[in-house]
Amino acid sequence: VTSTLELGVTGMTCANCVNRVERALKNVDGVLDASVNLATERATVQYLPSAVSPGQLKAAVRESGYDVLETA
Ligand code: 9UX
Repeated sequence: VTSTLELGVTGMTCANCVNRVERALKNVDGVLDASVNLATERATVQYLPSAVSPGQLKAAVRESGYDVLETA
């Protein structure tokens, strides 16, 4: 079973920021794919809910140095 999570991510100002967030998410066990859109400030994450929780995904983004919007 795969789930999709959409997160608002703020604080990204260049393409390297996008890469950092994508890499942080993809490095989490249970994440199948992650893509980040700089213009919309949104991350889309495909993940296995049996392996990782939305809270852990948010934490991974925060640990990479960016802010996650709780509204997402
Ligand atoms: Mo670009 Mo983002 O130089 O923290 S990597 S601004």
